[in-house]
Amino acid sequence: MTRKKIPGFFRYLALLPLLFLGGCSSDFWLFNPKGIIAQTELYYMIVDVAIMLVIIVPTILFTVWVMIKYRAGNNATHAPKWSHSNALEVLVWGVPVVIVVVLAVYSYIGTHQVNPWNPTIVSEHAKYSKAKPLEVDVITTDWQWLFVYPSQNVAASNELVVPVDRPVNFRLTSTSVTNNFFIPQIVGQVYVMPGMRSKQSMVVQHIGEYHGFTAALSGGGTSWMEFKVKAVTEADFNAWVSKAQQSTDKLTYTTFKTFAKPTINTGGKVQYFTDVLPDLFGHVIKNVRDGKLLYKTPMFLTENMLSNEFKQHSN
Ligand SMILES: [Cu+2]
Repeated sequence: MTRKKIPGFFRYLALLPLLFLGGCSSDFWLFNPKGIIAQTELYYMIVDVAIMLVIIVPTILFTVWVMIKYRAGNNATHAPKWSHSNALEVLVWGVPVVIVVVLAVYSYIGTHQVNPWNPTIVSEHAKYSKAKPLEVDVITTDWQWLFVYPSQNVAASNELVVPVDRPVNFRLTSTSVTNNFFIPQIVGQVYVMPGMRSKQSMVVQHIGEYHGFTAALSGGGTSWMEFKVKAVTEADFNAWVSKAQQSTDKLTYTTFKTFAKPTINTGGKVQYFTDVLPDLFGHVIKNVRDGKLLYKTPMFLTENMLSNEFKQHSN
């Protein structure tokens, strides 16, 4: 076949492999996991797709075969009295039943492995690595992230620093509306709700910087509600903690209430706090439940992003 005979559109098919090679770069986050939860989720996604292809591919091939065999002019056998075939019955009922059973078993195992309340894949890892899990409390506001490290007595806004290969256990809550804690390359999303507590755990396996955000729309500032996830060595983590401990900003309940005021994080500003109020997390949940942590969102914050008032209230 000469080059000219290939229709224009099909020539682009040659570029298709590039799309898959792209999976090696960081642009396709879900296909490029860097933590054991995201890796497990990708594994089960591939398994599920492969299992379902066991039905889809033969069905497509069979449809094509029927179309060719029974096309006009092929003189295929005409059987007007035909009404039953045991082989066909077994095929059309048996295969789906087997596939549903296999999918069910895989889903059962998989959901327990990545279940945010007790991911068995993380507890298995903790058993072998013997690294003490790091506890982090996540508090979302409109529209910022606060990460509290109770044992280290520090907190950081819009930046999550964790050691690699060490399990991290999160407790999460929100001050005003439902958000979503999502780091595509590390861990799947989990809801963060006001007055409630959710949990999540993760292990990052590769040193690097990742992208976290809320996957739920929560008003005008959602687009900027992002945070950087920095996975570092244990030594770098300790150095970061010491640096944060030198911050002059103390996290009392009063400073927290100021922090939690509606603020759009357009500048991605990172702030460190020390002297964190013990059980700030519990305080926040209680106050939200009692209706004592209410803020009015000023209209200008969601009206005009070019106004001076907007600039004053964004960091
Ligand atoms: Cu939704």
